[in-house]
Amino acid sequence: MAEIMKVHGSVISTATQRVLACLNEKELEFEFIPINMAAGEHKKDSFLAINPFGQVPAFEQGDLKLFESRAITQYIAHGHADKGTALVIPGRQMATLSVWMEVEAHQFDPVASKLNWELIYKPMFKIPTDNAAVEENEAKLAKVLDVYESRLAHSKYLGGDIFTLADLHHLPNISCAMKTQVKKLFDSRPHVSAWVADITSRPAWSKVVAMGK
Ligand SMILES: N[C@@H](CCC(=O)N[C@@H](CS)C(=O)NCC(=O)O)C(=O)O
Repeated sequence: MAEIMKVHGSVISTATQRVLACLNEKELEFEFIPINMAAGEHKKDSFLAINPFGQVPAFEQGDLKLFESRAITQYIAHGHADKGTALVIPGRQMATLSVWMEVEAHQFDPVASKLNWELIYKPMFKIPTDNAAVEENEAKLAKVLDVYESRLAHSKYLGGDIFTLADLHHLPNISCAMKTQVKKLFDSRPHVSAWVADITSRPAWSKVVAMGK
């Protein structure tokens, strides 16, 4: 029998949520080990032994230790092809899916994370928002979403015809952004808006949202 998968993380961490969404889509059992970030548990030796960068999430299965949420989701999806939602596509179409996973990591995430930091997390920690940074990153995100609007006009999902990791990786940052003024950038683009409504209403994602309440 396969060893139990363990996720060390925080339910308010977007990177942790990415891994939890993947496990739920795959309908897999796992153990969630909450890390108290306010108490600095992610900087303690026991955690650094799994992720030397001191960031959540970290993942263990037997003697396999992983970090980086997108690497963890790919390990889970490729290793459980027969379970739950496919999330990856074998063969040639995997290349297109990989392109959009890279787009999420390098074009979307840096600006969306910065906006969520300024508009959600800073107010949560009582740190003043940098309005100039918000304006600058809203302009950057608008340009990224213009590309998404063209892509989604021709393809139901980013990686192709089915929901995959390329879409799933966006869920945590999009869900945060939809609670802020940045929502207007998604709502004003019809194909992006329909895609957001579709992917955020997935039961696997609702389970992650419920964990944070
Ligand atoms: N690229 C990493 C990012 C991980 C990350 O930034 N985690 C945040 C929480 S969402 C964290 O641990 N921040 C605390 C810190 O950097 O000290 C991943 O996708 O796993």
